[in-house]
Amino acid sequence: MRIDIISIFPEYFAPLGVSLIGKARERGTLDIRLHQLRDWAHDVHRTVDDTPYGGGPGMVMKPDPWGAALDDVLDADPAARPRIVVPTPSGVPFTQKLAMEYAAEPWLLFTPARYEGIDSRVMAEYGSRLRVDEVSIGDYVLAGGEVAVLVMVEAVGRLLPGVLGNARSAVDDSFAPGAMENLLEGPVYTKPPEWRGHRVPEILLSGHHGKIARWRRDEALRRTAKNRPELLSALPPEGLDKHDRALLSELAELAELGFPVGGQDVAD
Ligand code: 6GU
Repeated sequence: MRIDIISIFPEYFAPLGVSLIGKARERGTLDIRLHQLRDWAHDVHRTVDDTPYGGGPGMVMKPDPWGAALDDVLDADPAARPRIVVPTPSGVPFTQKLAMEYAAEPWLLFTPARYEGIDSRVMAEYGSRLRVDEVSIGDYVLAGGEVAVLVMVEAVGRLLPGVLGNARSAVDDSFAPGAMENLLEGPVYTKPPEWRGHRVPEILLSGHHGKIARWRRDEALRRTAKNRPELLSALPPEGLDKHDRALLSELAELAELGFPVGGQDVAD
């Protein structure tokens, strides 16, 4: 997969040289190209922002440098067309589903902005010829889109074939389609079996694969009820077995009685 990133802070993307994503780049699975937006700003100060029409606080990114940068990056490979991703807190939510969609694209182009964002005519112009998504990574405001791009590139990159050591890791993700869709993963443990007086749940040491799978599912349901109860109402009923439904009604009852759902933190 090819990924282009146009930013006034290309140095922000140094972490993409590290760990899984860094290795994927070395292997050629990921071809990430960084561009300095100011290279397309031609006044002496290499200005990329200006005051907003209509007034208001902050500055808006000028359309000209973005247009020139995008044209050059697009024209370098006229046979192909990237999907353009514009990070903005006003965008559609970035989800595992969107990450999977992006992982199937041959070419992504990210345009992280600073200030109050990019002049909207840029998105209108390229949106008439290419797929342009305005995407948010959550309900909070960052100082710029760079960190959001790091988040999205990592979420997409780990889904590419061969990037994760263990192919099942991505299959079992909390938000991946399948039996665990919209369920949070439960707690995990490794050696030693006892640490500072805390024992690993005995079932995990038992070797009973069926019982372990059931226990893990119970813990996933408990944790989801406690941390993300709104996800439970989105679970498809046909994805729940008798045992799931019994546990969920027990958890719902506890919640209605004012007990914390999830069992472990009785002190909450
Ligand atoms: Cl994509 N950008 C900025 N600046 N803030 C955000 C965001 C993006 N997503 C959530 N907050």
